[in-house]
Amino acid sequence: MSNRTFTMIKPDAMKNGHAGVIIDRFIKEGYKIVALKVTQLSADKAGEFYAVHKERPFYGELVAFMSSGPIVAAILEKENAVAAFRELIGATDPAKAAEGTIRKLYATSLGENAVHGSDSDENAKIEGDFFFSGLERVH
Ligand code: DAT
Ligand code: MG
Repeated sequence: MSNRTFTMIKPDAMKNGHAGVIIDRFIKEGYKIVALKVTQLSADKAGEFYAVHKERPFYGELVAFMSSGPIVAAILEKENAVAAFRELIGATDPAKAAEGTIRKLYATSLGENAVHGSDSDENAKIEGDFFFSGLERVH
């Protein structure tokens, strides 16, 4: 089991001024920041990141949203990071997310749900490598 996960603070949370409180929550929940940056995805790069959803009806909307403004990308470290972090962010649909979770507190809608969290150790590695070079992270 790996101890790292990858996250993004999505354009809705950035626009709504929640980036600071969300990063603060990561730290308060015991995650060590291994890599962190503000960036913006092109539509091509957003499409590549979410390629697994290419056939889904919401793919076009998802790619447009994720490339619509700045994001924060980060690699976080904690024991059992992937599963623990999915619990911290809550269900994909904020209306179904548990009280106190990041999506319950800060998400706009199902499609614009404030944060990303990797769904497996393998994807955490792939996604972290998608955004960060070796020099941009702690060893
Ligand atoms: P998660 O981000 O919880 O891993 P996912 O991988 O199933 O969820 O989907 C990726 C993103 O796509 C999700 O965060 C928001 C968007 N999305 C998922 N299902 C959707 C739907 N039914 N309608 C609109 N957007 C959706
Ligand atoms: Mg997912």
